[in-house]
Amino acid sequence: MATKKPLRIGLIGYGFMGRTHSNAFRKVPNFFDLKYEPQLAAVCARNKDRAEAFASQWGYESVETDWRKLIDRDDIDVIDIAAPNNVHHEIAIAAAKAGKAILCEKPLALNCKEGEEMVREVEKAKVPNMVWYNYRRVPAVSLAKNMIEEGRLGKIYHYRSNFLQDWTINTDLPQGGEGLWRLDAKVAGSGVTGDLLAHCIDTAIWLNGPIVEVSAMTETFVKERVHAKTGKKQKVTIDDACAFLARFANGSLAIFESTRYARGHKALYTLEINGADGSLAWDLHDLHRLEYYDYDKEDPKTRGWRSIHVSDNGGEHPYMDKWWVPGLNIGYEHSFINQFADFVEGYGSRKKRPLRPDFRDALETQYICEAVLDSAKSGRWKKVGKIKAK
Ligand code: SOE
Repeated sequence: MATKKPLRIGLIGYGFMGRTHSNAFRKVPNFFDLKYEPQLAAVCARNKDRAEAFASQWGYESVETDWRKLIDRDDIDVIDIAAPNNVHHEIAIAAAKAGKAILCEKPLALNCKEGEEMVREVEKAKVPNMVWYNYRRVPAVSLAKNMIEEGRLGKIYHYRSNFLQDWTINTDLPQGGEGLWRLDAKVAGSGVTGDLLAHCIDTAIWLNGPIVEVSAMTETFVKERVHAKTGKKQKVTIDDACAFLARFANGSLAIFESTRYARGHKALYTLEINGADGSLAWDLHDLHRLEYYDYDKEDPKTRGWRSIHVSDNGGEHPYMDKWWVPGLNIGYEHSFINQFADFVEGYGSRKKRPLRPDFRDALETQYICEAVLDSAKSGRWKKVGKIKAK
């Protein structure tokens, strides 16, 4: 076996996403045969003791407590931003200027202005860049993409998608601080729109093309929460729930809904797409299954919805040749592993935009989120803004 070139990674942030990414960095070489060998060079976080504990648990070689020092290091090729949303912009721009490849957690930024600057800088510096919209890499979702590209659904009429959770119903839950920064608009940018609907939107525009206009409503059910930093009750300014209608450029109509107040639902991400010749449906709780209704080719006598267990490994089902044997499941973590494998595969490629979704794709999602929030505020339909960075 030829020797592989090292790909040295510096991770910033060690929360939930720091773990999903680290797991991907470790597992990729065991399952994918790639030109580069990922190496866990450093983890960076302000709390040294906790960073050291994380480094020892996941096998990072070293620890930094200042992300600027990490970016200055000559032995780091890739900066992975798994820190809260309010620092993505500053870190990504510094990393691009230092010529590092960048992986960034979703959403790209707090707003489109920041996102525009990030796209400009990574494209000016020509550094590889990718955003962790991991659900594209669930094999059943990738198969849906292949089937739509093959034209199996015909003309598309409808798209509908939900992301439902229930973890913030408790009114005593504070806002801000570790784990709960998603409730603090200054750190998160928005609530369910940027956190959950951004996933639905990313998958939707990947499967069905651009969204051109939206009409939305949002609600903040719990108006005040104690802030973890001040210890005082403060106004909550994130959207706890959001529902919106949308029109795609191809003429199809969509309905999206997300909330953290759907009692009983923990992470119910669903999508359905209906075309003249067929329909597809998928649900994160049963992520191997792709439901398919084929109107076009099936015998009318026996035509009906069928459930494809996306686990064949002879090349029929995306990514599954890298895993076990047909019929055996993979899960949530594998969407990150599959995505990181694609990142390593495309790293150094001379092709135009080899790593998708890249910052530019994520900015498109950011524009849709911004239009959704503006529409909810104004109570009017809102056209989706166009990316300015050329
Ligand atoms: C929020 O609870 C969250 O962890 C999101 O931040 C992730 O992006 C989503 O995949 C699961 O839910």
